[in-house]
Amino acid sequence: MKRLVPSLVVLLTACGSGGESTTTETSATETTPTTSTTAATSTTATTTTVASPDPGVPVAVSRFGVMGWWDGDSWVPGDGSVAIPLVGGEQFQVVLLDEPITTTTGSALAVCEPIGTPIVDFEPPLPGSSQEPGAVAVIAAWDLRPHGVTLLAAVPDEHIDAVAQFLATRGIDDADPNVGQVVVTDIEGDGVAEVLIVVNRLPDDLFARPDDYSAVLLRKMIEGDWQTAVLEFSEAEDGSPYILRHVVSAMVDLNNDARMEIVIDAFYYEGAGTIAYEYVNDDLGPQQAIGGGCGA
Ligand SMILES: [Ca+2]
Ligand SMILES: [Ca+2]
Repeated sequence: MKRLVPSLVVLLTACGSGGESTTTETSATETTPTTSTTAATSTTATTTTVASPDPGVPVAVSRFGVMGWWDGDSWVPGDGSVAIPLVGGEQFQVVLLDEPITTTTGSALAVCEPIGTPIVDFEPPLPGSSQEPGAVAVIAAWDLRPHGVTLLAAVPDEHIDAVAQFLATRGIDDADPNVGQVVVTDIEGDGVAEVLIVVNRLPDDLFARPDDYSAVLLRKMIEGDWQTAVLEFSEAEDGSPYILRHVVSAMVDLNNDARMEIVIDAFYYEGAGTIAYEYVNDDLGPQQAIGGGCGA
């Protein structure tokens, strides 16, 4: 049982450290508009949203803890290693897959016991029940979901073989895999949709049986061909009950570059966590940006 805690900690640590290497060429331009308020009045009429007050540091929080934020240059982990700029009473936007974006008010920082990770309570609470997709809350004035999100009930034909090939490379024999989710969205708004596919074989109680697995794949058209990136994969190991159930919870632009990050929740039998991936470019692919979690 004890080994499970480090598993989540590793998950979250990798999340924070992995994000520091991910910067985008567009990020530098996003921090400068605050100094442009003295510009000619001709520019103000077209940007009513820019005129709203800066709500502050764009902290992102999931049901399972503070994830972190973009500081204008890089991702900052929300694990408390850097002081989290929340005092309570902040207004957050709430994003959950294709649901309408709502707002909520955050509490002062609280602590997930016993592992001590920072969490925030919300009024109204963030939607999402256990093992199901749930919302991400972000302090931001920009459009957090600049591109559409569509949920499908089945894997489109052109992706079925790729799923089977992936499972085969992992030694998994599952001719008709259970499809957890299919999410179609245009991450960077280039007019070509990407497809996120969740497949799994999982017990309801999340105590792993032999051959259980969970995977999240990203299918992206690159130079005319569909390519597969493995965002998450968990499989049963001999003698261990540990396995993760993954759900895609949100597509949300956490750093105001009009490219949406991919937010995935992962559940194990006594805890849960959230990871946001930034799709950096076609060479680097998706990189872990920020994340948080709460468990025993
Ligand atoms: Ca695209
Ligand atoms: Ca983004």
